[in-house]
Amino acid sequence: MPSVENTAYDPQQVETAAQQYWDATRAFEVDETSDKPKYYCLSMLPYPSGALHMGHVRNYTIGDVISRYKRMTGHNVLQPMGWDAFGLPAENAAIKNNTAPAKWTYANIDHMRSQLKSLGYAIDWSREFATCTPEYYVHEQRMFTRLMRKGLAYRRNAVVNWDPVDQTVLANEQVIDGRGWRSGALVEKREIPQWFLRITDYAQELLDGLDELDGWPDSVKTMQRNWIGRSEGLEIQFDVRDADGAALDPLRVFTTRPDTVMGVSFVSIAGEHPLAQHAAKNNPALAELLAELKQGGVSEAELETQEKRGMDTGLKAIHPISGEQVPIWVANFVLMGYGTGAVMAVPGHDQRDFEFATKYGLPKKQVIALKHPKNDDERTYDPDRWQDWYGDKSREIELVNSAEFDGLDFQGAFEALAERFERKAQGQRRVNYRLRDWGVSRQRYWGCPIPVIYCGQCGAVPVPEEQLPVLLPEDVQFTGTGSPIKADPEWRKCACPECGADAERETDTFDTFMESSWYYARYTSPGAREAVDKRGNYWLPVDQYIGGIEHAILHLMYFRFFHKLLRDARMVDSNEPAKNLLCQGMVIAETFYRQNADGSKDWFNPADVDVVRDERGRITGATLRGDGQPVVIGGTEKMSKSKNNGVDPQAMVAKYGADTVRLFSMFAAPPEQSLEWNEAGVDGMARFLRRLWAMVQKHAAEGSAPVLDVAALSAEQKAIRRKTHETIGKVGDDYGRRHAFNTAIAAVMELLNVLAKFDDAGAQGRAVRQEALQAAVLLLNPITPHACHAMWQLLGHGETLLEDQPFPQVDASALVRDALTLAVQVNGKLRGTIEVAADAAREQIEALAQAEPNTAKFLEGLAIRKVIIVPGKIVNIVAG
Ligand code: ANZ
Ligand code: ZN
Repeated sequence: MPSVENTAYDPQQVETAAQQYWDATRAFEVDETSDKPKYYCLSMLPYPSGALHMGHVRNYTIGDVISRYKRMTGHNVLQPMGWDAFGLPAENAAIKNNTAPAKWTYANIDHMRSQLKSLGYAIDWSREFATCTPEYYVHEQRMFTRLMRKGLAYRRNAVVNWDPVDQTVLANEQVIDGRGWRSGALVEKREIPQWFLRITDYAQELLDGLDELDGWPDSVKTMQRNWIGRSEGLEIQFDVRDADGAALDPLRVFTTRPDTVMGVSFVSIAGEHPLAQHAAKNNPALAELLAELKQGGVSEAELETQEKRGMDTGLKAIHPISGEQVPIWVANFVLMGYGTGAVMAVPGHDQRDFEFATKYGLPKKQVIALKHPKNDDERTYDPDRWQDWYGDKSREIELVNSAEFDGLDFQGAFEALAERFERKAQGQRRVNYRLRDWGVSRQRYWGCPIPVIYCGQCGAVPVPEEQLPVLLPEDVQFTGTGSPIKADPEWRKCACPECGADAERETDTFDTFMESSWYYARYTSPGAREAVDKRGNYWLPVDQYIGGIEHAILHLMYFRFFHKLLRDARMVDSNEPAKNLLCQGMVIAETFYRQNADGSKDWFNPADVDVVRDERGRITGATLRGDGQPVVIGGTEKMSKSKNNGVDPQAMVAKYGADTVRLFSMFAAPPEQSLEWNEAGVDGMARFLRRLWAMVQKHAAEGSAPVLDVAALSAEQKAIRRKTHETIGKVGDDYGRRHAFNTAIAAVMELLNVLAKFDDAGAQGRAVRQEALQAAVLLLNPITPHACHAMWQLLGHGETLLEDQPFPQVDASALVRDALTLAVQVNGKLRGTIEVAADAAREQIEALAQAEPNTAKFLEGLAIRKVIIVPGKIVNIVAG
């Protein structure tokens, strides 16, 4: 315990003492027996890359501030932590350092755990786990086998990147300019069987659920909506003839624009479409094109931007209304995986069809016009410009050149055509989603083994539950050419669980998004025999989830999907996993470099650079400390290895203490915005803490403060109390409602500035100061808990857990001002000020204002027409 005599603030000593106290008293271990309302505060779990970075510190400090604040306001708070421990970097590191991925991962976890502990987070460490342990992944394997039995997990062929030299499948990020990152070999596309989860069965629910999520940022909900990509349209059937006029199987197209059906001048199909394959059989040029199309990229972005290519198949489609024959073309922008893999082409009104038709000289036809054209220009159809007016959704349109549908608007045409096609069995209404089923197979070693056995007789059989987990061997030689479990025939060999014949295990592992999709639920139920037990319903849904915006789409989609799977397995009751979501901004820092002769750049860490700043704090010059020579100032960027502008949290904690690092990360920016790391700012925070400490110290040295007697206070003492309680009100609101931690800190700073000028050493003066300092310590506790733990003791209390002290409450009576100062204006011009009692009546205020000497002078000879009083501020006398 810090003694009153020891005046200097020593962060290391204070932080060790507080952390020891929290550990010894198991202060942050929680269970479900509390009578307080529960609050589950969850930060996204880190990947154990080797060391914490500032992004982690920011994320976990935000979570910690909210957790401690919630505990102080009477909640039973769960704040857990774990490790997202499978994944590719461990394999890369294993190759580089010649260690097993497991060993590297566990060592990193140990190191990063001690780093996290040095930051003093109020974590229930008894719930910690690493997702690479069998105790964790056994549940994932069990869930998967159950999904297989329900038909929600299935196997089909899908394309992967194949490195022919390393004989391995590459992740997308391992393909650089079309070549393998290690071998430099040209990457090939290969189709291999892979496992998928049927997330598309939940597409509508995942979309509708977003409406419930009031506590999620709109930007994230929009990204999720777009990713799900719901489209309402029609599926329309076209009869097909070959070049000799013989009928083939009809073709179906999906369109969201049936109103343009009379503008169809050809039909486009994907290269993989069965009709394309059929036509290629006796058309070598077409066969060659189809083979080439297979090589190309598969991402949607690539498809959007690539040059349009295609070829006439020679087949004809019969227009379902006009009966006209239109050609069927293969087109490289048609995706086999979306809709039906076939598109009715309307080059008069669709951008891609327009480009395609222009390139190949296919006809374009106008079938849509503006209902109320403003001028001749708008009356004349120009296929180059149709989108200018058609794209504007506020303009009414009508169908033209469309026979009996002429004059209908979009909705009218949609309904009329849907009705007609349905009646004639030529089509039906259809909803499509852009969302694809989730491919969960990875051909990597360091992941959770997919629990499937292949039998020559029985096919793919889920591993029986009593045989789980399928263990991943950890003690392996990892060379980078292929996965150790794929290379090990002993590991693969097993008996078929159904017929007992010799069989083989699946050697693929799960996408690591699997582990991070349900970890939040596991935290609630440590040791449970199933993934979650009934403790899950006590803690879930998560009250506050905090993490990076880079997870706005995939992780958060899978996380929501898994919650629905858990619900449908009757493991949890709620529909959504997290009520509130906060996406913290990036941590950025200045960059410095020198350009080499070959154009490459050497980047220097800000810690090794001396800077000169102007009076506005902007950097105007920079030199490398090593040689004193200038370096180029590269501007602020997200902290990254590539720009060498990362600031090591560990070094900052060692230099300033955890509280200062925490304080700066919360003070420098609101949580959603970018935070620029600069050491001058960190220094400022350290000074502030030292000042507060000294103030507390000095106050405590004067002996214990007498009891506050509110009735006996002077005006000045009352003013201090008012400031104290105004601050309490502001900070509570900033923490609880606005998550504006920066302004909360600023408010406490302001209180201390006022307090610094208050040197009343009398009994009530000291009592008022005691109240103010106690409030400041409790208000700052969520942010700088170690220093506050010590200062609370300096203020005369025993060592205790501040999280169990109630958060300071506003005393409304302290806010009342006895006397108010009002400005007095005559015809809007300031002429003087008056002091009035806070409860003064209107007549009294008017009389005082007119009597104010300077005001009286200006009123001379004038008649008073009206007096306007802005309560607490201004009296304006209108006279003339
Ligand atoms: C005719 C038409 C006319 C279309 C027009 C658009 C504009 P969303 O909203 O994304 O669902 N389409 C359908 N299946 C496709 C596939 N497999 N690959 C590429 N494009 C495909 O888009 C639906 C529209 O995208 C459909 O409506 C179809 O073109 C095209 F003025 O049909 B449309
Ligand atoms: Zn079998």
